[in-house]
Amino acid sequence: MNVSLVRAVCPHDCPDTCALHVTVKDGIATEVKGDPDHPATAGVLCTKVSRYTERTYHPDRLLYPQKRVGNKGEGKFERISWDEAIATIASRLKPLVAKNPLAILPYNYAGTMGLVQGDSMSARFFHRIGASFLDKTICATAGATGYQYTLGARIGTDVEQTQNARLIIIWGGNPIASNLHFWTRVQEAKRHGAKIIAIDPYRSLSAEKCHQHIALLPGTDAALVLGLMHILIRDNLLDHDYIAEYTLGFEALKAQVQAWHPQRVADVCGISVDEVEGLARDYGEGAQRGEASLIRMNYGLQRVHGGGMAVRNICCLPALVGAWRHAAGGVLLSSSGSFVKNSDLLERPDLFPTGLPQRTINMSNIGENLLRTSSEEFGPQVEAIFVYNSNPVAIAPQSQSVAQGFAREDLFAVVLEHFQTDTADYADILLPATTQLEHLDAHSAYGHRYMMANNAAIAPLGESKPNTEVFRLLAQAMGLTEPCFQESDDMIAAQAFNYDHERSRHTDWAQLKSQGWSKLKMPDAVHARGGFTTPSGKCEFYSAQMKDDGLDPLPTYIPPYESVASNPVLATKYPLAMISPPARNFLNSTFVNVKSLRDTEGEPHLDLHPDDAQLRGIAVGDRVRIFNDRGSFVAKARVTDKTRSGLVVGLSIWWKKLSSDHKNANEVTSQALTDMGGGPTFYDLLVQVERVE
Ligand SMILES: Nc1nc2c(c(=O)[nH]1)N[C@H]1C(S)=C(S)[C@@H](COP(=O)(O)OP(=O)(O)OC[C@H]3O[C@@H](n4cnc5c(=O)[nH]c(N)nc54)[C@H](O)[C@@H]3O)O[C@H]1N2
Ligand SMILES: Nc1nc2c(c(=O)[nH]1)N[C@H]1C(S)=C(S)[C@@H](COP(=O)(O)OP(=O)(O)OC[C@H]3O[C@@H](n4cnc5c(=O)[nH]c(N)nc54)[C@H](O)[C@@H]3O)O[C@H]1N2
Ligand code: SF4
Ligand SMILES: [Mo]
Repeated sequence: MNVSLVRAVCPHDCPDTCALHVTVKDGIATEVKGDPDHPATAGVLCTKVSRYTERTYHPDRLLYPQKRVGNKGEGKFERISWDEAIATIASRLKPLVAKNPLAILPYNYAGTMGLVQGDSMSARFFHRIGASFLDKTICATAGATGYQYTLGARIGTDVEQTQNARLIIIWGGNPIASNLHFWTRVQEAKRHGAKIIAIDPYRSLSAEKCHQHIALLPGTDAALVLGLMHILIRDNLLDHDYIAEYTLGFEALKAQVQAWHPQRVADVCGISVDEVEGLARDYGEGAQRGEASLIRMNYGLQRVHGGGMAVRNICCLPALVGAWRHAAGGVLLSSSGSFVKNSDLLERPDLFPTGLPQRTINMSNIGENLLRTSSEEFGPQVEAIFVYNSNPVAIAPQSQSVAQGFAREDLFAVVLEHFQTDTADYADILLPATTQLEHLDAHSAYGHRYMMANNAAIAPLGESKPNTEVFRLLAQAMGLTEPCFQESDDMIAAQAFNYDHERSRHTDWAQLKSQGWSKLKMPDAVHARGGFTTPSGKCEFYSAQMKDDGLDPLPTYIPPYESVASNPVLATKYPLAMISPPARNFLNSTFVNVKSLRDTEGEPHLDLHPDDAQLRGIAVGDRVRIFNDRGSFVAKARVTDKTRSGLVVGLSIWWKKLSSDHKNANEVTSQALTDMGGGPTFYDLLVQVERVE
């Protein structure tokens, strides 16, 4: 028997970007394990990816190209050859390119985080033909924008310092589910005596294991921070030297937070004054004692109207108390800004035809955008969409609108996928993609500081092809002759990182491939002496850029679009707030079709507080309908005090077709966008719940 071990990388949209060891026996991948030597992975994988071979060799894998034979959305297809598939797509795109290429839209996200199978050959192709750009906002842009205004590039505290912190605030994150390797280090810090606090409206798996859980109302985090700043300033729990040297606008900030006295904050956030005062004391007094405090800010708090401002406000806290002075102190939102990538070489925006107009379409309200007709303001109607690395019919908000958009008879849709997802059902041409075990890639990360290489472990299953190869073939069929359309995956991967930069000079692509990973060379405490990449080079409490962009230049509070306090009229009809964070055993909508993982989650549930359940005559196990003006879906009730009264929680993201009513939580979410960054507001909505027979 021929046995080998292949170094690979977990491709999923998860901050941990684990290093994998894949065992291959006679060409079959038999086992996927965590690399024990990679410090960020430490030999451990989550349950989902430990089952990666179950997903790879799944009997439902798409293995050859197909064309639609039924109605859109029905999911009936017939096998065709690659030649026919590529020729059909080219023949449909060519007239659009001749007429107005802006009618063509790529739709892709982070099905794989790989720099090669993400935006390289595909981006070159869409740039070269002059297609619309996709604004990739579905996850992180609200917070990224708030962070950028305040601190600059997203680098943050090195996750490998976590265990050295004395206070860890887990803010809007559920690391047991979504950031496992950070959680392991939190446990180590806890054993060394650190205090762990969760700020989350829901008692998540992680929140219930913290010393303290502050269950504020969703979308009110920015107000809580204003209260913390008020108290830190009132009680002089400040690092005056750090403020003087490395921040901008302290006096204006001081005036701004004056009015945010603890009682007001407690009222807005639906928590007690003691909780506000206590948190400020823990944060400020710890810093005065010289202890490192770490805020791990995640994505849960960003999916509301004021999500960008909430992140901005939190970004001000470490500078006030001087937490950045410690390697283990500060804030970690994402480490993505640490990497020095050659995005322009990979994506080649320079190929966009000179003189042609450009247009950017937001992915977060794709339903609305597919339903728009041609107009002066919008430009041409979208007539062709090419979906890969994403499953918009399941994951995008206000699903009815998205499905309606994809159901348009006059829309030509190509879907490149591993499986026949909810989106694939709407394809005119459905193409089979390779998985991470079958193709090559280079990876950065957003939770640690390692450059990574993924080697192909096995041959492509069936007739599946890497995303890159599909766009190589399409480029050829469309007559695109630039040499960059002939580059191999290995040539592309070699260009992914800038090895001339001081952070990555110590390695190169050949070495990455053989060793699997290499850490960026940068200081442990990046902001110990400022070094913020804002216009002033300081942490900007006052941001002139924000003012230019029509925002309040100082930290403020932007209430949710839909909450009892902000929209009392709507709340008379729909009195319950709803959030739908990820279920532990799924990764967004990926893995929902893997039986062992779906069985662990059971079926779609709705968690509701005993008071809310009683009021509606709902008992544990009852089927309930969750609805508002946008739509409805059915779930099984769990009556629990994990959630607060007035808030219901539906862990997600289920495939619609694998739910009893062929719907999921995105039936009720809205297409309204965040205050900055054009992000989605998945956790900013009101619903009503009723028992169904
Ligand atoms: N197992 C698993 N892991 C994942 C994913 C997955 O689907 N499954 N998805 C990946 C992706 S793409 C992402 S973006 C991340 C997301 O993972 P996280 O960053 O952890 O974000 P969420 O899970 O959306 O929300 C985390 C917590 O925020 C809480 N929350 C909701 N609204 C608010 C609010 O207004 N304020 C505060 N303070 N908290 C709030 C939720 O109750 C939830 O417990 O995880 C990644 N990892
Ligand atoms: N209600 C609600 N909705 C949400 C969220 C929420 O918390 N609540 N979270 C939001 C967030 S944070 C995010 S990031 C989005 C995620 O939304 P998406 O980025 O769409 O993520 P997935 O649902 O995992 O779909 C990724 C798809 O890519 C495919 N894929 C993987 N690798 C490859 C490849 O190499 N080639 C090709 N062609 N395809 C591949 C997978 O099979 C999978 O079907 O969902 C958002 N939607
Ligand atoms: S999903 Fe996250 S924790 Fe799981 S293997 Fe991938 S990177 Fe690691
Ligand atoms: Mo995400």
